[in-house]
Amino acid sequence: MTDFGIDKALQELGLQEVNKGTSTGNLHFSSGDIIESYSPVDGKLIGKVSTTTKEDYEKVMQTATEAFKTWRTKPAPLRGEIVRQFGEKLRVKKEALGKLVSYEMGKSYQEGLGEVQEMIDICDFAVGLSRQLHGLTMHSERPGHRMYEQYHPLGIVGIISAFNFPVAVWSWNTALAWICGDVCVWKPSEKTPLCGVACQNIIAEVLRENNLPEGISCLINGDYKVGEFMTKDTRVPLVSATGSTRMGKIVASEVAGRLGKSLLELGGNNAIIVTPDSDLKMTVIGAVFGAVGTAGQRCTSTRRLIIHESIYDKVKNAIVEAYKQLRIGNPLDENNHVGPLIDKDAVAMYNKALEKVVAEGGNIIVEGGVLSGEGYESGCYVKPAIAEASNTFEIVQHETFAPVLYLLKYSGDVINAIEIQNNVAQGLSSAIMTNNLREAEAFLSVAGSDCGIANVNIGTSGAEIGGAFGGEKDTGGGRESGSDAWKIYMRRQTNTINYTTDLPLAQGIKFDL
Ligand code: UN1
Repeated sequence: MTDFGIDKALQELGLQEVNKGTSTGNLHFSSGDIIESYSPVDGKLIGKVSTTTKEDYEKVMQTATEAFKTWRTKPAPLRGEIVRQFGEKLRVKKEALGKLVSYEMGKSYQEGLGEVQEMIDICDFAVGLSRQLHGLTMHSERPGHRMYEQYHPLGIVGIISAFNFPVAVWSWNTALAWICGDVCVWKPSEKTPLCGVACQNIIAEVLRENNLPEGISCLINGDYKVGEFMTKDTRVPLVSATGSTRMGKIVASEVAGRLGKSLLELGGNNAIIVTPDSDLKMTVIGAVFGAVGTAGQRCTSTRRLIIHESIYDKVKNAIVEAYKQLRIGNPLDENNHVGPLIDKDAVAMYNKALEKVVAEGGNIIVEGGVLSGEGYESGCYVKPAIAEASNTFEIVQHETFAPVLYLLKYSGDVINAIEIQNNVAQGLSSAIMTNNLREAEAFLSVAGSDCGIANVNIGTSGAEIGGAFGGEKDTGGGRESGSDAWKIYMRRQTNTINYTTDLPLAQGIKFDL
């Protein structure tokens, strides 16, 4: 079987050593147990990395602390220039990194490329932003006084990212944090450690070429215990974490317990409302890509379709037909639509969800199942499934990170559909398919979707980096990426300057000596 250029990609990313099984780690500090990274694509060992011990972590923190002293003094536009160079290198390495993402995580090569494109886009965004870290000026109530606010970097930003977007989510955080003057310590998912090493190699080269310390970008490896080094560490004023709601609650309470800040991007339970005024073709594309893209392993994946009863059968049949066209297989082969799940634990969760929906009275209309035989040796390939269900089912209320789509029916006004859509614990992404202005505006109104993302005539997944990304309720409330998300990476300072020879007090208070 062709290796789809994986060896060449690994070489281009400086991972040939890892490929041979030599342990590596950020700044060569990591010395703990070995993590072996197996590809869900073909079950083969890709490479190994060493985990970060507590002692290693201390060294990383010292390096980061030192690097911050240099980095914070560089003018923000100069920091932007470094991020620009990083974006340039990503352009050169786009195919190689996209391939590694696809091979280590299992998403399609097109989606791997898309993820690297998101990295490039956020770099461009950050470069522009590096000249726009604006504060306000205020009019002082006292004569001869000037008042303004300015933003300073926070220091060390901890980033904990998930396997499903093994490179892009890091870049949303780090590109902004860097231009803000912060240094970053990144713990990628232990399921995709090589993507982390590849990114570190790219930024390390940029920093080296500019005589800047590598500690501006640090990498630590391991599971949640390594993440805990950061959540408990007062030297890390901000922890940005992406992952499950369960993980987010632990991170939130640990960080809040020391009055640190956390930026949480947690689970979603995203729905598309399909009204009688929807365009069927657009609905099918949006729903099918949303449900099976990345094998249903996006935070923004479509989990629920809430369809009006008058068009229910028509929409259902069109989607079932579309599912028949899906080709499941090696995601590096561009003829395939759906790749594998990340590992066998994910496969077990998928199986359990299907069992549960049946046990709760659901009706499976597109059968699932684990694929075996040639091309499916990793045991991680599953068939995208569809079940007719009710929003009140426990399993429907739950985020299953797999290609399982639930069809729900609503009757009457769109308000009823919105109620169903909001009636889950999570609040990340949502969408409505309609050409009816009243329905669209009701969905976007104060009484509409309660999610961080609400789309009209677009599916739930595939957000652009220019908007703030994140959601409400169990999704954690954080916002990453575009808009003014940069502000969380900085501390705000209000400055009042008196340029007179008097010292009048605020609020007109008299205090004569
Ligand atoms: C995630 O799944 O963690 O909107 C991020 C999207 C992507 C990002 C998803 N731009 O689907």
